[in-house]
Amino acid sequence: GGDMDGEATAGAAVPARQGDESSSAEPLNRLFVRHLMSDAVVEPARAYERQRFEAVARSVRDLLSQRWIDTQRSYDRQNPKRIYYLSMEFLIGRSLSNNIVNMMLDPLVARALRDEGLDVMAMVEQEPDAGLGNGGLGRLAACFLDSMATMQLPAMGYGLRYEYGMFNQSIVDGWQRERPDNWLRRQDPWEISRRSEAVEIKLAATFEMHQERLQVVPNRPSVLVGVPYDRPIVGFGGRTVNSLRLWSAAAHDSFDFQEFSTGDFVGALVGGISAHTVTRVLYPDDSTEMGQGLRFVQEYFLVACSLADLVRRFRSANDDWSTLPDKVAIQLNDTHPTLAVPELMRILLDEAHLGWDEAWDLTQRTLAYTNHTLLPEALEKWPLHYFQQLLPRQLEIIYEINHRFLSEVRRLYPGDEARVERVSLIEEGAEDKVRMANLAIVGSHSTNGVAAIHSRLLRSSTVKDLAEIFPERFNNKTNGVTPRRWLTLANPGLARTITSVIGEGWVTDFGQVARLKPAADDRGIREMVLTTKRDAKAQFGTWLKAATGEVVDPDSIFDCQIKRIHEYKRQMLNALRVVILYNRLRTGSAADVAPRTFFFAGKAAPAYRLAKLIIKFINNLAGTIDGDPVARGRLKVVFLPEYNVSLAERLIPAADVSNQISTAGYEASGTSNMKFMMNGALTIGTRDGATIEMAEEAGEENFFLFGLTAQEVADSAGWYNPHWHHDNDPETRAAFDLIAGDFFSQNERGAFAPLLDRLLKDGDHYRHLADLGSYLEADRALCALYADRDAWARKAILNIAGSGKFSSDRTIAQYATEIWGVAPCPVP
Ligand code: B1N
Repeated sequence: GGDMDGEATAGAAVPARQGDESSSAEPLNRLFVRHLMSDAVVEPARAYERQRFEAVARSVRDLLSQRWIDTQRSYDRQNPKRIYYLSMEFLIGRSLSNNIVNMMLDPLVARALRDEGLDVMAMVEQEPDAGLGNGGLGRLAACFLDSMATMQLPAMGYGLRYEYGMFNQSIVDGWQRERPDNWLRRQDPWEISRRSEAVEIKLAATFEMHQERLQVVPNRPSVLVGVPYDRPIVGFGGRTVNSLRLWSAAAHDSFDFQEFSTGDFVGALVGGISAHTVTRVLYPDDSTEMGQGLRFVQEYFLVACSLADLVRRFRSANDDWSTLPDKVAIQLNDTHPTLAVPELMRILLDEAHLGWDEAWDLTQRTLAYTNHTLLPEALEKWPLHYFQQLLPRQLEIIYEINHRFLSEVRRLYPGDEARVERVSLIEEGAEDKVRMANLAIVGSHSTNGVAAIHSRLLRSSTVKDLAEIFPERFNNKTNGVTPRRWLTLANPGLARTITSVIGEGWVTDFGQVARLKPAADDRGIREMVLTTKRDAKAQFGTWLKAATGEVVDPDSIFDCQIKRIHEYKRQMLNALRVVILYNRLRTGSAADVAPRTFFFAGKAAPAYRLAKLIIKFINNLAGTIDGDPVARGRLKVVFLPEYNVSLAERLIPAADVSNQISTAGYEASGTSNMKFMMNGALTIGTRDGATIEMAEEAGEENFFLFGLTAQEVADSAGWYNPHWHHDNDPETRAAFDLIAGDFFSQNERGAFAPLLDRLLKDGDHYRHLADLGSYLEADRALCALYADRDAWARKAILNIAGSGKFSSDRTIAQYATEIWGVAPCPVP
């Protein structure tokens, strides 16, 4: 299963690894020393670790720069149809090790550094994570860039160069603390600023920041400048090097020109600071929307800069506007860049002077939209007055789109005014708003969800009326992740083991892991997989001790839940499981069970109070268990602070168990679920998102599925009562009694009452208690299996072998053929 590659498949033949045999490590050595001498002006022996990191990064950049130039020139010459991926988030993580892996320089670098007596790992650690994203949506965008470059697709990512990425998390007394992530404090070695390609963005008003809120100064048109910063995206094998272009906001030289002439020279310059504010910081909200004015300006800024840039590139190679959809495919990553619909219309109407019908046809055929969530609180709706003040022309265009669209709806459904109201681009209420998802669906030719169940629910309930009007636009593209970062780079031990069994073709043709299936019956290979996992666990333990002082037992089961903290993801369900397991130890009702370590990690949106209380609860639970001799050597809870891409790369290879336990119907896809699976963890989870397809691929007998189905959840309003579970299940009640009795909050009386209220009094919207019993049953089966090491290894291998579908190469191949109509454009 899972072999759904379209035309565009990752290059099967990959160039020989550089420096594999006898080739000299000299060039890299020389580059490294030269960069230390001429950039940092320091003797190599006296250089700091950070200077060494910069010198290695610059040396690697030297080695890819020719290929980067060649790639762009080859696109300019061949003039193929290009892909533009517009996203408010790119959660890149570190780039040095990734570029080394994809350039296949690893042996060369290792040798060069060994010759210089340098520690590669220490150097890699010097690079801050580029955390320009919240979670799955932003990391997906980064995986897609890797796949598009590896598959030699002419693609470019467009995003914002936030000065501050996702906040840094620390834990103080169990509570989350946020600190600004000043990731650009030191010059980033990968970015190239291209001032000559700056663009000007016009707004109908000027704005200023007052107490972190955007204040609009109406009727005073202003100009923002977008300065592009390009980052190389190296495809595996180093043949194609695409660009990620991030926009930074600056003030125009003539910004607030009027103020100059009125004499307020200093005031105008100070006011000009507000321009930079636009790209200052990433909004730290995942799947929640808070509708702030500055975010609206950020979204428009991304769209306006990117469209100006790509239209300029299109015009320099094509003189006929009608060929736009043959040369350009624009993918909107969620509704965040949906202003592309009215903005592209504005360009085609006002700058190209096309008629409405042609402009509308070209716009729709160029744009495509991906939906990432069904949560009502995450569906963007922007107040009309933002448009009136800042983007009046775009609002005029939206009104005209709506007028024409609703006339068509009335023609199709005469007299059905309720339907007209539901599909309208404008929501009327106390405050009129623009429905961004409706605008994206009406203004594009494709709307896709990110897993089969999610795409089904999207058409059948969330935007049912629109799906009835445009059935041919709706499709599914199940997410994937790049095996380069998530196996080759993160888990070199397992990567070697896999290669020793099936060869190295899997790196760019991940469906080949299916050939591991027979290996499940091979005792020697089962041993090898177990040993590889044991090594990864020990390595993680060593890192953890050095980084935090925390000591974990690598022979205990590593049971992990790492993702944003959100009620629908149900970290509290996991925590209740731990409370019950712990209570079994306390009351002596547990038989001899395998020792276990429960790892939690994840950030809470700073304004999401209940999510922050969940973090506090997990930390208190960890503290109580740590202090109880009955749990020693048997149960341990660790909350790992500062979850980011680099931490995921360390923990996932060491995981035995992956928890994917969202309330069915709420997790659109999930992507860490796939990373765990290809790293040989077994999944305990609900039938939600892509986890359903993972179980299908590996065989349900190799999964630990439990809980209500999405249909049962949807129907549960009639019968569900959390009090029933509390009153009738003794273990559930005992757990609640412990929490309510401040067993985990001895010095913080009543601290967790809001959590308990949510789970009982307020009706437990996410159905924790309905699934707790079956979660514990699945958990028991899983532990029993762990006791049989050989049987465990079998299932782990069958999981890896079944993960072939979940490479982002497969996902991108489907986007390329089914949505974009784009073919690979190899660089000669
Ligand atoms: O997108 C991921 C999915 O795998 C996850 O299931 C899904 O939850 C995630 C507003 C979001 N959906 N919506 C967001 C992020 C930031 C923001 O400001 C919404 N993230 C997802 C990839 O498809």
